[in-house]
Amino acid sequence: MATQIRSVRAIETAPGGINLLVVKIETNVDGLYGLGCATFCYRTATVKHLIETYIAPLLIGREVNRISDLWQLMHQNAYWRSGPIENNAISGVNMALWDIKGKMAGMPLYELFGGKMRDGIPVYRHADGRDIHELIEDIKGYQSIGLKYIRCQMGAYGGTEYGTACPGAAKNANIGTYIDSNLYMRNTVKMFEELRVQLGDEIEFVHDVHERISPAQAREFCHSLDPYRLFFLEDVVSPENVSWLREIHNYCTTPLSHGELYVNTNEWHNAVIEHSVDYLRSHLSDIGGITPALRMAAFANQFGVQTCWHCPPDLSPVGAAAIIHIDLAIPNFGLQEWSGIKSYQFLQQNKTDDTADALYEVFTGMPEYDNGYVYVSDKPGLGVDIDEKAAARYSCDHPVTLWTQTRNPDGSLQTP
Ligand code: GCO
Ligand code: MG
Repeated sequence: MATQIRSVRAIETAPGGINLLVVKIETNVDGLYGLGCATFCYRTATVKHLIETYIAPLLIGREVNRISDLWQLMHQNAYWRSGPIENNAISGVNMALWDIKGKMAGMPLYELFGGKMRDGIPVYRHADGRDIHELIEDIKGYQSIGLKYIRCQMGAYGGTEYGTACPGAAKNANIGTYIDSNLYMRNTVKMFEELRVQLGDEIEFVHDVHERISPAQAREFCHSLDPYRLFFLEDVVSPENVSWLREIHNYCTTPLSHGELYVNTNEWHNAVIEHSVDYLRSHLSDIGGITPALRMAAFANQFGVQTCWHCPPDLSPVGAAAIIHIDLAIPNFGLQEWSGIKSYQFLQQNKTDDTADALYEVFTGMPEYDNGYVYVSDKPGLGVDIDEKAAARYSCDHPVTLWTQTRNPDGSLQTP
């Protein structure tokens, strides 16, 4: 008898204070189950409702083997398709089915994807500081645990604390998180000039613009950073302005990475074909899981475009493991982000607060960091497990999201 889906459940948990959503698919074979990441941290309750109300009834009784067929079935089931809510639900199921496939084959997923093309995954971490001295201290801290690639920002993505006054803002301007794009750009160029003077040419820098400047500003900004030889500059425009990438890419020598906000293949097709992006940075669960990520990577490989998947604190260890299994097996791996709440390798090194312990209490088998590289377990499937009782101890809140209420000094909204 074929192995079938018996139940599809969505587990909400927030062990590090950030909402995570993990799908668990149980089968008609005792003890055989799979886990997948469906984490859209600002909408976990909605994705959970979608999974339990619409996706589970669609899937119960179907064969676990048919991963590609079930991906397409879910993708087109509601007729309107391609968006973060539906894609996250599909991702949770898709990763869980791959996890089951690996367990049935008795192999870690990277073996099913063609086997290892590299033995460790080079990663970067986020260094930050209120001023250049704090930033350099943070950078040196990461260098001391072996990191060679480091993202540098001063004050996260810029901007004031939500609700605090913004110097020079228009009278009676709306409450929000204010950013002065010109000031951010001037400070960032000065930052990298100083970092190169103080830290030399060996270290590899990345920087995340986080789409907070206009495309015209981005063209000049990227060019002004050319002398500092960044490994890449990230999200210089929003997905709505992806058509600008070609002009910007031709105007600067700084490699560009883009795509953590992608939810539709049409957002990246042309950018890859035209080589106006150098690294694709999609968030695996926002594009629908492992199946679309493998397809995206294979397509990009034809055009010399590499990967650097999004791996923030709002991705579960299940999703992080899926990323590393793919990174191990594809030819056009570029670099891997490994950020987040004292993220997994940081916990490995410095488990100093209850965030660390909570994450390890809920999830086992997480990818491990060692001296600049991340490694996954060789257990069959994704290699990660979840303790549902522990997960239930870290319930999710669903507050209004504040940090994305970003505004310009004149009070107008700006994409975060
Ligand atoms: C990154 C991302 C994150 C996002 C976060 C949103 O490059 O890691 O930009 O920092 O802001 O994932 O929830
Ligand atoms: Mg980013």
